[in-house]
Amino acid sequence: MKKLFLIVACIPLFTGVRAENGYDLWMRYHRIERASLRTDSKRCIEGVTVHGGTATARIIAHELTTGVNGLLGTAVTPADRIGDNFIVAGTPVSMPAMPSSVKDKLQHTGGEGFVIESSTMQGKHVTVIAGNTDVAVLYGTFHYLRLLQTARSIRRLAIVSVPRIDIRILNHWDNVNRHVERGYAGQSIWDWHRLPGYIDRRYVDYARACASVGINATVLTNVNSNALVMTAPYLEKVAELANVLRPYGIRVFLTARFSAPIEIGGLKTADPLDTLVQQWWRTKADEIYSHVPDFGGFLVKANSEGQPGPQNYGRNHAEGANMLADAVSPHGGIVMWRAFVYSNETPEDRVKQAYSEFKPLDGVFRKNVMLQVKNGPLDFQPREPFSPLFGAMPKTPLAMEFQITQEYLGQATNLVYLAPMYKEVLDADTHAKGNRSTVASVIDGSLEGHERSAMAGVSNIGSDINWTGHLFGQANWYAFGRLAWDHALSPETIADEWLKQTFTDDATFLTKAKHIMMASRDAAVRYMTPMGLHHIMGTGHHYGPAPWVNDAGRADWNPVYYHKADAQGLGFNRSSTGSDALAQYAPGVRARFEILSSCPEEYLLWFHHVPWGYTMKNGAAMWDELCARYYSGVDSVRSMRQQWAALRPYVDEERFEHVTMLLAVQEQEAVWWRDACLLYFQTFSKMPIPVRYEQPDRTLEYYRSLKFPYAPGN
Ligand code: BDP
Repeated sequence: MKKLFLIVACIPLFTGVRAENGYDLWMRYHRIERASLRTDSKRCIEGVTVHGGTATARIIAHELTTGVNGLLGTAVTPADRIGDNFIVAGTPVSMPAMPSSVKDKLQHTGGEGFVIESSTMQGKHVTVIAGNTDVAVLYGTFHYLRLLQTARSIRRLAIVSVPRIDIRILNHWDNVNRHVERGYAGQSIWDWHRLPGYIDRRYVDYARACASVGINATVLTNVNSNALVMTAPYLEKVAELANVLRPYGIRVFLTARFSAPIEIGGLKTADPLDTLVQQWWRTKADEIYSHVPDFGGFLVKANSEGQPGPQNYGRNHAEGANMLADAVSPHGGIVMWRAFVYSNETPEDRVKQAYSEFKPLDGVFRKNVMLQVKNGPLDFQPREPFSPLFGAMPKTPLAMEFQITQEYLGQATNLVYLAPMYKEVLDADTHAKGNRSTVASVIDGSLEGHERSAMAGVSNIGSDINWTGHLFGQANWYAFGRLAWDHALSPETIADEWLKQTFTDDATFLTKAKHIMMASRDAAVRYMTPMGLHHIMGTGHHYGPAPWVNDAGRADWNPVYYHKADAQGLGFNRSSTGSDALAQYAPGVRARFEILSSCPEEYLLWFHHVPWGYTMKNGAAMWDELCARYYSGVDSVRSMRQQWAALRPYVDEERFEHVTMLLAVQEQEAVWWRDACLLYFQTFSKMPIPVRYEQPDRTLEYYRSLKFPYAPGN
């Protein structure tokens, strides 16, 4: 007894805020701080009645009561009758007494949208949470809890919410050996070895978190795929995962290795036009569906970075995709075929290759094929213009692929809130059909009237206790889900929601923390790749700067290929006098970027080779402006550190220290990026780093000598 007392007494009490490790994500359900709000909310929640007997209905009842009791400090249990000030949840079938006003609204909410309405039912004042399916009711439930968590009044509610995108899907780049490609948060959460017998509690919490933001699908395996996952023993494991995820509305997809018929099927070829190969895939699809009846389909990386594909047999991407589409179509499955391809042989500007490859195939894909396109034409760089494929393939439904894991944005040591980046792309105008044909309108299907729509996010989730390595990485998972549900939401609103649920709704805290988040992506761009620079990171692991690399396996893996620094200037000329990548965009877009003097400066070096002495809009020489931006990026991180330091009173010790230490690392890394890049580019510009700045205290040779053989995620 004495011993126990001693141990407890030794735990430092720095803030009086309960220590947390981040595992609970944004679903902590801690008691609402403001007593008045709590009392007010309690009056509206005297009981909970959830209609329906399905697994999803049980989850709703559990989540709702746990959430409400945690937030309000009550002890409500699910009831089977209704009373005044009850929350009643159900579908028109499970809850026939639903008010007609709610029923009417459900005519327009499809299978996933929900209605939350303060109303009267059987003579009682109630709050109705309704949807046409149990999963829709679950989404409504999470939304209702979010209102409570974000300190909103729940007194008079009239909410109708319908997702703008159908398939809101995470792409796990997780290997069956649990290594996560480009993962910075530990191992894969999928414990393949212990499946199917052992169901880790994490699977349930993963499903809860995804469902809470409307994510309804997941690709379990890496795009650089292993055919093993399609063998019988692994399909049993996949089936168990699907069973856990299903009641949360999450459908499972797998990556299909194109050469699987050879590797696990014993065939001599994987030629998509070979009838034996076609038959093999049909049988394989039947087998998968016998394990997972609601299997979503395949995600495929083919003929890209060494992966096998139809071109190995002289066939094109559509022939490959259509063969797989035919195999899953009897079961209602789809194929998400990735457009991230660039050829080994073609010397063409790499950013042009996906368009050249796929644009001619518009209209040739089966109805159940979607083309999954990365947000930019290159590869998830801190800032890229949108991919020219958006708006260029009207007959093909295009899915957006965002990266949530921060492969090129500081990995898990940097706080970089990605919603502003996602939004920048979604709001970009493709000019495909006159003005305001945004990328968002292409991918939500509204521009061309496509039935199917999808947004994919490459997951940042791993086995770390806080799921994402950096606590603020959770905000990117959250933001991805929220934007996939409703791309009209602003990054500020999403940050505000996430912060309130993850920390506190204290106004001072929110203002400062939101400021840190909102400034973070632009800061990262400035200390890594300002003014349109791209692909100048370390080879292989992609950790830190290495603009000097010129000996990678192929020309377009080399940073020098992209920045083209020489005695004259810096940047890649993609105008009509250069690679003419701009020709792939609609005239309105092209006009915006084509002329050096009017090109927005954040894309300058992406589209132009610019003389070192070129006069920027503010009158500075290009070299001086480059220095200014690199230095201001570091300054921003310093200011983020200071702002965070002032937030100590609002955050528990454990999470506060976690973020504090990582921000210190981020500052060091920002200085590293700045100094290494400027010292290197200076060997071409031959111009000084203006004396008003702190001068690099290391040499270029030092930076060039750094090696990271065990950097994670590689
Ligand atoms: C690159 C990653 C690589 C992925 C590839 C892809 O470095 O690990 O396999 O993207 O998206 O950015 O296929």
